[in-house]
Amino acid sequence: MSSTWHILGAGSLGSLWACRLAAAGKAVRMILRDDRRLQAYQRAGGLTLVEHDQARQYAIPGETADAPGPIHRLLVACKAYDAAPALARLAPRLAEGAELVLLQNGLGSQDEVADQVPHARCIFASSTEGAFREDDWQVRFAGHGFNWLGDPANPTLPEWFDDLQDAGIPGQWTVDILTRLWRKLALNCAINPLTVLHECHNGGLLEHLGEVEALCTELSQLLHRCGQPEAAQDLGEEVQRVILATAANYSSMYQDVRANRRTEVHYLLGHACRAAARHGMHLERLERLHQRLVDNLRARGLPSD
Ligand code: NAD
Ligand code: KPL
Repeated sequence: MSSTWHILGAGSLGSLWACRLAAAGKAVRMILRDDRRLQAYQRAGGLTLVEHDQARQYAIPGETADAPGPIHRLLVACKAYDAAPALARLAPRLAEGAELVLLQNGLGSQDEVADQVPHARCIFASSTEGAFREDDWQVRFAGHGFNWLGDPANPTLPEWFDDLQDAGIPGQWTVDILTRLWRKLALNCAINPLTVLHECHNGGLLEHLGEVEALCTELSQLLHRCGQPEAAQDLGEEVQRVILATAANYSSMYQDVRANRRTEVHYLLGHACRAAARHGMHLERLERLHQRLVDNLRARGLPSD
């Protein structure tokens, strides 16, 4: 089986992973959206990673989804709403037993992808690393974090797992990846929408702690009903800790909205509300928050799904 890492999505996290793997001497190939983007990428000469104010360019080869040749190992590094359509295009190239690492935040997109590629193994990831695009093909590593990886259907460690350590990508294999993803989803649901509605940085929520706490209570009930009691443990306390630790930062959803970008609401608060409805739960605060957020996004001319 080929050991090449194909990376779908030359955005923030995709470029961060690609550059670190390439720096460690791993074979990496970027999959670009179309011929126009591929030509622009080739003209630029590859990806540039800026770390500690030092920029370094990596001449990683690129291709489009239509290139020939099988894919054995794929890092899916696009936004949650792009993942399944992108995989529908790539599915014919996936070798039998291909392994996919899904970097998407939230929940729901992983199952949408798995439906497109029943012949592949889907490994879910939950990342707290931070990176942002400074320019086309140039990404700044914004801060240290961690990556949890796991496969809810198969606890076996993938044979390539040491590549991450070789590349300095902090990560650990976990059999509880769904708990990690639910916990992060709950944190994001308690913080991100309110920062959009109150137009504030995370620390601004210290003036709305009653609202935050009430949401945490409902989110905890939901997590218990979804069979995720561990993800519910001390949720309110952790949310307050995160608000304090990131007080000066703007949440990722707030940043998306301010930059007029589509948000991943469908896979965060939307997923929570759909899960509650499936369980016949009426979570008034969560539903009202979702409706307010949808109205707010529509008023800004942004997609609300
Ligand atoms: P991004 O928008 O910077 O990058 C996504 C890239 O995917 C874009 O370059 C886009 O053009 C590309 N893309 C979309 N569809 C494609 C297709 N069909 N073919 C080829 N390329 C395609 O996004 P990001 O910030 O890297 O986020 C990716 C995921 O990681 C999101 O779910 C996000 O929530 C999560 N995440 C990001 C960070 C971060 O710091 N950026 C941290 C934790 C989690
Ligand atoms: O993950 C986050 C985000 O902004 O997406 C934090 C900082 C935890 C806020 O929810």
